This record gives sequence, structure tokens and C-alpha cells, in this order.
Amino acid sequence: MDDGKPVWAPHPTDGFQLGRIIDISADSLTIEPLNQRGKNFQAPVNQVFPAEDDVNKHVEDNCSLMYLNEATLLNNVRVRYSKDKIYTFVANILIAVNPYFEIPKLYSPETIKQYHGRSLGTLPPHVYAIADKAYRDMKVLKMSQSIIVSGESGAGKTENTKFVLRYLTTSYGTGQDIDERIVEANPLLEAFGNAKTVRNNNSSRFGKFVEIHFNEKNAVVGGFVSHYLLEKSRICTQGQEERNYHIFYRLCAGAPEDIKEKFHLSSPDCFRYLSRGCTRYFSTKDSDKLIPQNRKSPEHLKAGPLKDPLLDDHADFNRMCVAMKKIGLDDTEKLNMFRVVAGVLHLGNIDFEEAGSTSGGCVLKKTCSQPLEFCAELLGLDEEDLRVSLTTRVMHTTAGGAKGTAIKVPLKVEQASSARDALAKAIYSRLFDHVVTRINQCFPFDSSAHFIGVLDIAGFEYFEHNSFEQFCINYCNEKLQQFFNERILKEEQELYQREGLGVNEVHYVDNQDCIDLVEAKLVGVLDILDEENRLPQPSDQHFTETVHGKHKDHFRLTVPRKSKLTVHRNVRDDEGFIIRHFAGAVCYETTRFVEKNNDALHTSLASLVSESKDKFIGELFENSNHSKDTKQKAGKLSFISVGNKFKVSLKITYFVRCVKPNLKMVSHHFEGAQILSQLQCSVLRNVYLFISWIDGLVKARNLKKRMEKLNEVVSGLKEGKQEMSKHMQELDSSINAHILKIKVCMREKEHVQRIFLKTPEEMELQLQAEREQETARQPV
Ligand code: AD9
Ligand code: MG
Repeated sequence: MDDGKPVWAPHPTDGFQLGRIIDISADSLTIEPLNQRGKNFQAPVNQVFPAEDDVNKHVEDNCSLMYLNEATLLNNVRVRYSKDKIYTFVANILIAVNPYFEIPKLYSPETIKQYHGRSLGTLPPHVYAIADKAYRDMKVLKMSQSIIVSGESGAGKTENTKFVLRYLTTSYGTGQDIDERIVEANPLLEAFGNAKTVRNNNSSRFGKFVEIHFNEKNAVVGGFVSHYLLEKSRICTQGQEERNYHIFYRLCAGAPEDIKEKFHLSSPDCFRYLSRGCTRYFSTKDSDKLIPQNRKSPEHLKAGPLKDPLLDDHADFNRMCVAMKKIGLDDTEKLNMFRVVAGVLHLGNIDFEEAGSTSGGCVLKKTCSQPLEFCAELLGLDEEDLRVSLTTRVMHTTAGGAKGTAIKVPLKVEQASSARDALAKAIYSRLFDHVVTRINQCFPFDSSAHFIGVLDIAGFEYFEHNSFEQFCINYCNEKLQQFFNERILKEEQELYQREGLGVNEVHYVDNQDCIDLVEAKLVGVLDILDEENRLPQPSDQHFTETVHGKHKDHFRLTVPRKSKLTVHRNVRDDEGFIIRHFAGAVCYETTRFVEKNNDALHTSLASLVSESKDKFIGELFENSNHSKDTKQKAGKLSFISVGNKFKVSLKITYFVRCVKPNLKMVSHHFEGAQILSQLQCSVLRNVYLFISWIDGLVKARNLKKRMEKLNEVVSGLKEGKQEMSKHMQELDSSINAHILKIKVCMREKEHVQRIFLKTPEEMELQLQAEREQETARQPV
């Protein structure tokens, strides 16, 4: 790199800039930027990379770059992005940059046809190319395949997942209803499981694994959706400028008037569960103002998250209804779902105040009789039973170890509020389970030979403030990382070792200890949190102290204050903990961990809803098991079941790594440094392991070839050497002979000249005169 050629050196906003090395010291280089002569700066040796000769040239597969490093990769992706080429291969990993606008014809039916049956690399990189490769591998190898789509929030995972589904059903479907239904299931899933967040207006708040099943003839026969970890805390409260699940707003905005009346719906601003994210207008103290209001407040409708200029809840409601119809849900089912959603909204408006008696309990606020009435009516519950179950809990007195009589223990205001929220979370999450179950019934299949599974998983999250939601998402990613480690890196490494290629071993970090820290029985953070929730007076502080107490010297866990790992030293030690994840250390602030984890229904509420007069509600709670561990097990098992599917049946995995080009969520804007950090420390970290490894591999292969060629030349040279010296001798003697001849000729020439005593010019003149005389003698 020190031969004066341009290099890529770090740049604070662009990621890298072109420069020239002008001085070298032990551990740093002095760089002169190409476009700012004289503005020299120092850069660590390991952050400066050789640049390609033509930095404006781009390649479809990063592996075909002359120099494969993170700077050339970033530049290649940047050049391609500027030409609206958002897909780039890194071997069989596809990088997909979110364009934030519709690129003409990129996903058209004609494009789908083009990729049909074409080998990887014969057409420009595309998510269709990956889908088709997975299909062809399934067909040839007779094994199920998987495609993992990952990336940070808003990077385009869900959109790319949908493109894969559409590609496979269009190309290899039977042209029947089922193909359309698999695609149309998405708007419904998104209505109930997606929400507006500060990072994505349509953020999936659950993970999903969609399987497309094929018969022996490799035609689509059906589909199956597994979901896991729906973000339940969002049902009751949202971050600033964020919203609850789309369905709530769509129902309020788009439902026909008769339905609105029947379900007592009005503006979203009238519901506590929809206005928490809008802290500009509401706080808990404002709750009185919320209840019950069958009016729209012009002030509340002016702006803010409830009225998002980018989201058209009314039109989206209609689109969702079309999708429901297409997948085969009838009006009764649709109304059942809407009724439960409305019931949850009214439940949220029930509020409590101290009873003012010596019992220490609470009562419903006077203004809450209507929400109570509406909620009970919509959920098929007895109004009085609901009131009692929300404000008391049933305990059994024990007499001599035997269960005694049941007594009603009054709940404090906070306890009743959290019981109400737990009920809302239980009802909504069961409704979501039901939506998924119903969707699965819409594309049934008797038997299938293989499937292609697409995993759409929220990527590793690390913000300024990280809470329970980030903890759950990062735990999921840690599991996925483990899968990646085991299946991809380990297997490929073994393969290269078998091939005898001297590629350096890639040292990936085994993250089992991190997973144990979260999910181990009794001592894992999840179990400690569940245990805290069971205490009579749970607190975030006590939970945090227990976590630190149980894992004093754990490599993966540390206290925020003393840690140098993150910048969150303003978080007190009893307010959080830092976990060293595979992708970096994250400080979790544990305030409201207990509340967010608390979705355990106390027995009286659980039995109240499961005995609902309403058949639909009754069925939602039918197979429920209210044992203490239900929630926690469900959280773990449902992910593990996805993981197990990988372990059991999948061989080859393709990765689509989505990249968010900028935080503004706009088109044609490439924030290099931001993208680089996604590539470096986030989900793409392994692509880099992969790249450096492929880089090593490529170099090793090239080296091997060059060595072979050189050896050929050397042995050729040896053989040729003797031959050559023989030739040289022959050549020498023939040259000498020639020289001799020339000398003889020269001497003869001089002799002739001397005889005639003439100079060559005189001889030439004489010859000319003789020729003229000769011509004159010729007869005319
Ligand atoms: V989250 O983790 O669920 O919050 P995703 O799923 O990664 O996130 P999503 O697919 O929802 O992101 O993409 C965000 C938005 O980017 C979409 O709503 C589109 O408006 C936009 N997008 C993403 N991919 C494309 C694309 N290939 N073409 C055009 C796109 N727009
Ligand atoms: Mg998504």
C-alpha cells in the first residue's frame, strides 16, 4: 500500500475516504486525503485498506474485487446503490440496501420470469436469485432449504421476505388460490403484529418463520407460519412518538359506522392504550380526561403519532379487509377479531383509585363505569365479576398444609392497574396466536415432500436507552448467532481444512455462556425476572440486584458504573446491567422490566375470561395452562422450536442481509459511516468473518495456482538451460563465421576500389554514364 497508490482511510461520516500514505510509523500511518491536499491526518494501520484501481467501477459479487476488505465492500455497495442496484453478493450472502422508493420493474412479473431456473451469477444479484437457488437446491438435493433475512429495524427484512414468498408462489405454484393466500396472509399478520416505531413506520414486533411446502413434483402445496416473541408491552404502552399495533388505529379510522357504534369506537385519542406514545398530550395524570369521550379533540388530531401523515389508517383498513376475504375469513370471524380488539381498548380505559377505607384496596374511578360496561359487553363477561376480579385476587388460606377457604384479597391501585394490563396483554396475544392459527388453516396441505423456510428476524438492537424489548430481541439474535456459528462457520471451516487449503482458522466466539446467562434454569436473567414477578412486592431494583448478585464474576455480565464497555455510566448499578453480546456490549436499563414482563394473569382473572359467555373469547383461552412457567416457557420454546427446525431438517442456508442506508428513512441518501457500523458490529459481523475468510481462501487459492505455474516455469527453465547453452555456442560460432565473412567482403570491396582508384561516388557516376551510353545504342 505504500507505493503511492490510493488507499481507503477512515472518515467520520462517509466511513472511508480516499487518500495517499505519506508517512509510516510503528502503529499509524499519515494520510493525505485525495480531495483535500495538505489536510493530513493519522490513521491506525489496521484501518487503512488498499483501494481498487478504479473506485467508480462496481462488481456484482464482492468476492471478485481485487482487494476484498470492508472499505472496498462499502465502496462497491455505495457505487451500486447510486445506480439503484441495491443487491450485491458476497459469495452466497446477499446484501440488500433499502432503497426507500420503488425501483421501476425491479420486482415485476417479467423480472420474476427472468430469474426462473437461472444459475446464481448469470443475472444481476437479486433476492429472486437467492429464492430460485434455494428452490433448485431443494429439488436437486431433495432437502428442505432455509433463507435467513436479517438486519436492523427498517432495513427491509419484511419486504424482502415478501418478495421471496411472492417469487416462489408465482414461479412454482399451481396457479390456485393457495399461492395468492400465502402472499395475502402478510397484510393480516402485519395489521396485528406490526406497529409504527421511530425506526420504521411498519415495524414487525414479532419474529416469523414462513415455510412454503412443496410436493414430490416440487410444486407449492401449502404454507405454515410460526411466530415468536410478540412484543406484548406495546399493547399497553409505547415509546415516545411510537404507536400501538396498526389494527387498533385502522379499526378506529376505517370501520363502517354501524361497527363503530356497536363496538363503541371513537377517535384513537380517546383510548389510553393508544395515546401513551403521544407524551406531548397525555400523561397518566391526564387519564381522567380520556374517559369516556365520544368526541374528537381537534387539538389531539392536529399532529403526533396518532395521526401520522405517512400512514393512511382508513385505506389500510380497507386493504386489510380485502386480504381477510382473499384468505377465506368470513364476516363473522372478522367481526369477532375486531370485537376483541375493541374490548382491549375499553379495558385499557378502566382506571382505579384508592378505596379510602382501611382495607388498603382500590375501587374503579367513578368515570370508569362506561369502559367497564363496554369491555364486559364486548368480551362476554359479567360486569360485576370483571370489576371484582380487577380489584381483588383470590387466595386460598392454608390450614395445616391443606387448602382452606378462598378469600378475596383487595389489590392496591398499582396492583389492579398491572392486573388490568396483564389481562389486556393476555387477550391480545391470544388473539394474535389465533390470527396466525387461522392463517395457517387457510393454506392447509395433507403432505409435503420439502419446504423452503424464510426467517424474518429483528436484528441486534443497541440504542441510547435499551429496555426489555431490546433484551428480548438481542437474546433472539444471540440464539441465531449460535446457529450461524455452528452451521455455517464451523462446517465451512472443516470443509476448507479437508480441502487442505491453508486458510487461517476463523476464531468465532462461542456464545453458549451468553445464552445460558439469559435462559438458564433458576439463575438465568429470565428466570430471575419471573421469580421477581411472583414476589408480593416485586421491584426492578431488587431484580437488578439479584441479577448482579447471582453473576458476580460472569464474563458476560457487568455493572454499568464501573464498566468501560459502554458509555452508559450515568445508569446506577441497581438500575441496569451490561451484557457482552456477540455483537457488542449493551447496557439494559431495568426500569419497568418487571412491569413489562408481568403478563401472568392472577387466577381470578384467568378463570374469568376462560369462562366467558362469548364462544370466541372462550376458545381463545381454551387450551391455556396458567401454570407459573407458561409465559416463560412459551417465550423460550417457541424460539427453540424454530431453531430445532433448522437443526433437524435444513442443510443449506442462504443469508439475505438487509442494510438501512440512512436514519432519515429517505431515498438516495447513503450514510457511509452508519452503514459501515451496521456492517461491522451489527448483524453483518459474520459476513466480515466470512469475507476475511473468503478473502483468505481466494488468496490461498490464487497463491496455490501461481506457485504451480512458477514451478512449471522453473522446471522448464532447467531443461531449457542446457539446450540454450548449446544454442548459444552454435550461435557464437555462426556469428564469428559471419563476422569473418563480412570482414573478407569488406577487404574485397576496398581492393576493388583501390584498383580503380575511385571513390564510391565516382564509381556510381561512371556506372550511370555507361548505362546511358548503353540506352543510346538501343535502336528506337
Ligand atoms: V423491522 O425490524 O420489522 O422494524 P424491517 O422488516 O427490516 O424492519 P421493512 O421490510 O419493514 O423493514 O422495510 C421498511 C420500509 O422500507 C418498508 O415499509 C418500505 O417502505 C421500505 N422498503 C424496504 N425494502 C424495500 C424495497 N426493496 N423497495 C422499496 C423498500 N422499499
Ligand atoms: Mg419487519
